[in-house]
Formats: sequence, structure tokens, C-alpha cells
Amino acid sequence: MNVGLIWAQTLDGVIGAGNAIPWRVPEDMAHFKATTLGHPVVMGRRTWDSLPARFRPLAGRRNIVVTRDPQWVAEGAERAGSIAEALELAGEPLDPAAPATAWVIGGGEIYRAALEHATVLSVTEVDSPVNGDVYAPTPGPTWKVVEDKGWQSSTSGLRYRIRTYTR
Ligand code: VY7
Repeated sequence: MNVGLIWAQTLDGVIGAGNAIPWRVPEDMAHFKATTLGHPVVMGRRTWDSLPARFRPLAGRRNIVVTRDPQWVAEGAERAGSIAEALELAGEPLDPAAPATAWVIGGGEIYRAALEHATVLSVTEVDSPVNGDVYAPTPGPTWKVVEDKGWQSSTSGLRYRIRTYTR
């Protein structure tokens, strides 16, 4: 099972503010949905809580939620006690038709713990000046940009670009 991380950040690396994404870029939401659809998604419990209830669980994907709380349960979600356990769960069942990549979808604490397991990153940079309180992890020098669709303008008025990294 390959592990990918997918996030959207400002140029300063902000990914969140007050348990929400502090911008709206519909084209990035569409990219997120297209990339993750049919794949297991791994997220932290706070990220699960941040999703509007009508979008939980994320449709068409196994939703694996990492929490230290052994009692935690939610309809449509599978609980894991650690990133390692989440990735083990994502790798089951050992079905040859199972998707080859599990996507880690946030948030900050989970990205930092999962980065060492990852071989692909999808990073959307949003040219927004907002402040926040949660930051993206910093990919080290082993990561190389292998795809960059260039700066695009969103219907929101913000510029954004989507880059893929591998190592
Ligand atoms: C997370 C939502 C948040 C608020 C309202 C609706 C990149 C993104 C994420 C996470 C953007 C979100 C949504 C959008 C996705 C829909 C369901 C509704 C779906 C990430 N690059 N961008 N994100 N939803 N991890 N990485 O907007 O979701 O996928 O079905």
C-alpha cells in the first residue's frame, strides 16, 4: 500500500484556523474529491469533526479516523489508535483489486506523523494572506516536484497551484 498525503496550504504553510480551512477554493475541493475517490482516507479525529455532518463519512471512500480514545465511534468510520494501525487497516483486505494508495487527508498532527510513511504528496498552494493556527509539514530535500500544473485562477478570485511530489 502506497501512502499519499494531500493538503492545501497558503504560501506561508497555513492549513487551518479554528478547526476549519480559512478559504474556499472550489477547484481544490474538486481536486481533493477526484484524487481520493475510491481510496481509503485516513484522518485525525479533529479533521473528522471539522467536516460538515452532511459530508461525513466522505462518500465513496473508507473513512479511517485516528484517535487515542478507545471508546470513539462514529457511523461510517473505522477507528484506529495510531497512524500505523490506520495504514494497516487501509491495507486490508488483501484484495488484489484494492486501491494501491491510501490518502492521508489531515490535519496538522496527522500529517507530521504520517510523512515518514508517505511516497507521494499532493500539495495545493493557495495565494491567500490568511492567518491560521495549524501548519503543513515541511517536505525535506528528498522530495521532488514531479508535476506542477502552474498557477490557476479560482472562481473565488484566489490564485492556486497544484503540485505533486514523490521521493
Ligand atoms: C474538506 C470539506 C470541508 C468543508 C466543507 C466541505 C486538499 C482539501 C483537503 C480537505 C479540501 C476539504 C468539504 C469537500 C470534499 C467533498 C465533501 C465536502 C468530498 C485536503 N488539497 N484540499 N478539503 N467537502 N486534505 N487537501 O474541503 O472537506 O470530497 O466528497
